[in-house]
This record gives sequence, structure tokens and C-alpha cells, in this order.
Amino acid sequence: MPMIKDKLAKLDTLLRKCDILLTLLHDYPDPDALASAFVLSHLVSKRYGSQTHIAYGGVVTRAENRAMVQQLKMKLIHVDEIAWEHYPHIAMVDTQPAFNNHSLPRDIKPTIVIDHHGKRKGFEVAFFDIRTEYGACATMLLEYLEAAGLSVTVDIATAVAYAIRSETQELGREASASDISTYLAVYPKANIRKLARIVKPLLPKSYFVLLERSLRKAKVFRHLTHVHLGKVKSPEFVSQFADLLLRHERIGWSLATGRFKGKLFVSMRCSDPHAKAGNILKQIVGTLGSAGGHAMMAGGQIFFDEYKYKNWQQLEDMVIVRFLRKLGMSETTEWKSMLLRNGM
Ligand SMILES: [Mn+2]
Repeated sequence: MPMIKDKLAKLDTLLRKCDILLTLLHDYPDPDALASAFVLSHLVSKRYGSQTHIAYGGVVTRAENRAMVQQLKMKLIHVDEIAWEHYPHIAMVDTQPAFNNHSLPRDIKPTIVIDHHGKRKGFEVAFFDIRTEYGACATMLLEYLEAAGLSVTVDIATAVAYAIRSETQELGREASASDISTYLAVYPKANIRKLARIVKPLLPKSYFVLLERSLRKAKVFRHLTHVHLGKVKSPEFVSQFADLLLRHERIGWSLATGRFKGKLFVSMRCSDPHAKAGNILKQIVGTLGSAGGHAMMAGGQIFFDEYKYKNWQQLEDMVIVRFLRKLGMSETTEWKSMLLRNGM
């Protein structure tokens, strides 16, 4: 890995005298973001003797993600409690300054960006490593740890194993050869009991209530499905339901929306590895908000402007009309209830 050795040498020059590093995650951090920060913090504390803090915005609601934080005793600080000026160096993982899915103040510049999403122009940092061919950002971080000759602890192995599984849907979605070989390398070192508690956590009653309500609202047309979840307690549920609906055997595209804090969150999934879900959702959202993603998965947010839209439903309908148009379908499509239709 000559490239990674060069990158590590560059990190050395930047962080050799670093007393404290803050790693910032995207809001509502997912397992890939959590594991990436966990590995980076370990690397930096072992290699440079630095203190490390991890910050996030939003909340961690999803049962699996909460279990991950608890089982691996991850110490996280909410951005509301961060005094940014205390950190001479800030790293961002699984996101970038030009994205709007994180809580980095506009006047603060990070030193380090390590991500696997397509590079958005308009930011300059001393160190960046962006590899879009990687299914999980945590895979990239583990390569740094190995290049540094540091051992993979049980908790790191557990975190990375779960991150790769969850981010690539059990290695079935956009997993590269590096993701697979990393997963196979960390799995034997992971704490299998902890991993099981993370993969299959106990679920609160509210999860089942939401599941029932959401399935009732799910609509299908040919190989397409969508659901408007309405008001959600966390945007995490939107991506979770887009994933779930795509598992329907007759479905090739799924789209889920949820209303949260003045924004409509949209998640889109596709079963075709050659699709361009990220680009399609960017076009659907257009200038109304922001969106991004990969071939088979995409996410975005649209601000609900009360002067522009009659109500939330108008905005939700508009997203579906644009979704149909992008896939070359008629806008007058008769959506049917997923559960009530015979034979579905
Ligand atoms: Mn990721």
C-alpha cells in the first residue's frame, strides 16, 4: 500500500505535535461514521499520544446504533457542548465540509477530511483522502491503522465489522474488494457476543408502532414503492424504511420521506448496482434542498418553505411526481397500497 504510507506520512507531519484532535461526524451518525471516528481516534492517540474527542450533531436514535455506542463504550460529545476554538485540529469522517449533513460552523475549517462520498468542490483542507470506490469509510480508516503497524483491538474489530455489514447491507451493496477483505480480517478478532447485541438489539415498543403505521402507508406501482412517513422522531427512520421496502421481492426502487424539524428528509434505494441513485435524487431535489449518494442509495433534504408550499403533502407529492418523471413513468400513475393489494 504505497499510497496509504504516503498519506500516513502526511498525517504524521500534521499531527505529530497535536495535543488534541476533534473528530466530527455527520448529524444522526450511522455505524460507518461512528466506527470511522473510533478508529481514527485510536490511531491518533496511539501514534501521536494526542487526546481525542468525537462530536456529533442530531441524535442517535436507532436501536442498533445506540447498542453500538453502549457496547463499545464510545464517548461522544454533542456539538452543542463543543467549544470549537479549543481544537487546533478537526477531522471529518464520512462527510465533508461542503456537505450540509453536519454541524460544523461555517467559519471553522477542518484539517483532515476522510470520506468515501464524491468530493464536493469548494473546500480546501491540509489533508484529504476521498475514495468513492469504498463501500465503507471505516474500511479506509482500518487501512491507516494497519499501515501504522498498530494492532486491531477487539472493540475496533467489532466496530469495523458492524460498520461494513451495516453500510453495505451484509456486503451485498457497493462492497469493494477492500471492504470484503477488511471484513474477513476483522471478523475473527471481533467480540461476537457484543456484535450480536448490536446487530439484533432489543427494540422499543415505539419501533413496532412505527413499523405498523409505515407499512400501512406504503404504496406500490410496478417495481416502485414509496412511503411518506409523515412526522418522524429522527431522520434515521427514513433511510431505515427505504432499506426495508427495497427488500420486497418485486421492488427495484424505493423512496421514503419523513418530516423533521422543518425539512423533508428523502431516502432512495435501488437494487441495480449500475443505477445512479445519487444523481437521480440530486435532480429530484434540485434547488429546493440538497442531496447526494452512491449508485444504489441516496439521501437528501428539502426545506419546507411555508410561503412556497400549501402544506407538507404538496411537497411530498411533488417529490413523487419528480421521482416518476425521472424513471420515465407517467405522473398519473395509480399507486396502490402495498398491503391491501391482492397478490403483493
Ligand atoms: Mn459511510
